[in-house]
Amino acid sequence: MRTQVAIIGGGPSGLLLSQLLHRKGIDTIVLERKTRKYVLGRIRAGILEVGFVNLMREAGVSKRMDAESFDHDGAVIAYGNSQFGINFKQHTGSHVVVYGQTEVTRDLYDAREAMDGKVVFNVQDVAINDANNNAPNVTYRVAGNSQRIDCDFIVGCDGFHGVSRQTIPAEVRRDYEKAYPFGWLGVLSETPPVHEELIYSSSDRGFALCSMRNANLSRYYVQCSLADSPEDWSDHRFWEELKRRVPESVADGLVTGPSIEKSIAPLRSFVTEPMRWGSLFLCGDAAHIVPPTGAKGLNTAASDIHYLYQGLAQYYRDRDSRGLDQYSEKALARIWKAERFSWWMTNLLHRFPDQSEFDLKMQRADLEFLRENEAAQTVMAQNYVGLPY
Ligand code: RFL
Ligand code: PHB
Repeated sequence: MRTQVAIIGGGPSGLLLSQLLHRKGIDTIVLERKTRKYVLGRIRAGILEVGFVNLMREAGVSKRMDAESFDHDGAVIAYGNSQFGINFKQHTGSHVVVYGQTEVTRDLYDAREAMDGKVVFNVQDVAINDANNNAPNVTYRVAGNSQRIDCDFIVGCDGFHGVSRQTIPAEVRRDYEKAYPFGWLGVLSETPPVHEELIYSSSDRGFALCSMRNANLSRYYVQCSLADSPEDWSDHRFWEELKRRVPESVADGLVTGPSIEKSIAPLRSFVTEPMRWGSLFLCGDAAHIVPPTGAKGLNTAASDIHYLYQGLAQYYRDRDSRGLDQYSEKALARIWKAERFSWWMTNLLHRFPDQSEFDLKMQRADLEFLRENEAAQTVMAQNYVGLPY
């Protein structure tokens, strides 16, 4: 088989790139290790930057999103019984969009299907070959048969645990990593959200987040131990803990109900450099991870896709490889800033096991400064709505 761009990973990054390239007449094949149902069963991001939304529009897949998503002009920061709002609109003129990653991915799968896009599910043993010479190809097995795709370029969109990053030799690659000593326990419930905006809450018992998908679907998180498993957390225990971590006025308004999904995610900051090796390009979680506190994971994937899409379109249109040559540098420049913001938000709002009294005072001073200082709020709002591409 032959294609122009072989894409490994059928998550949001791989599908969005495939869809954008298709509309420029560039041929792709997407290889996904799991089934469509499995990919759509993962509950992840909920907040999209306008930059991401615009890419979905450019890809021609925004119809349902434009009809069903919600714009949020601000968010609430709480600590103890205090709370204050950060008004994104006032500080930046922009907003964020509430539309779940599950829905984004479903829309992209539907669009790929409608255009007869090639997505191969249940692939095994994907291997990237000859990425650093002139005959790049990908081999894999599906339903017991060995297959090979020859191509011009290979894009690794296969997430943090994929094969693409590992293909770049250790002497070329440099990984930067910080693991946090806690996770997030997330619960999805068919209940009305406790507040119209997201609430990021710091408490003596640890962090909590009140988020949502729509008027009758709420998403809540509590910081938890890495040793915990979802089975340790009955719904009752979860709701009681959440109530203790948000201001009383919020707890009083919380509508609880049975969870329809419950999962734990570890928190990590990670970046690999460079994001290109020969004909292989890395995008999204395959190249970088942020702790979810800044809602940046999917949004950093989107800026990678933007730069790579522009670079590939320029290459196929004009045989000009400048965009591709600048890809890694451009993508990383934006990613490191999102890494910084996500790290800062995580440090600001969580309880760390080794935190001293001094550290707690610093955290408190940081929160109070943010509460009182317009310039600090502007900086926070600019980062939250997303830095320019
Ligand atoms: P994905 O979504 O991990 O998709 C990678 C795909 O590649 C497949 N794959 C392979 N396929 C073929 N061969 C192999 N060898 C393969 N290995 C893996 C996998 O099956 C999978 O389908 O990466 P992608 O596309 O780069 O997308 C990244 C996003 O999923 C991620 O950054 C976000 O979910 C992060 N995130 C958030 N991002 C935001 O922008 N806003 C948020 O509000 C937000 N909240 C979150 C989040 C992530 C969370 N968790 C669970 C980590 C909240 C949470 C709790
Ligand atoms: C979510 O709704 O899943 C969500 C929202 C904001 C975050 C992280 C996750 O920072």
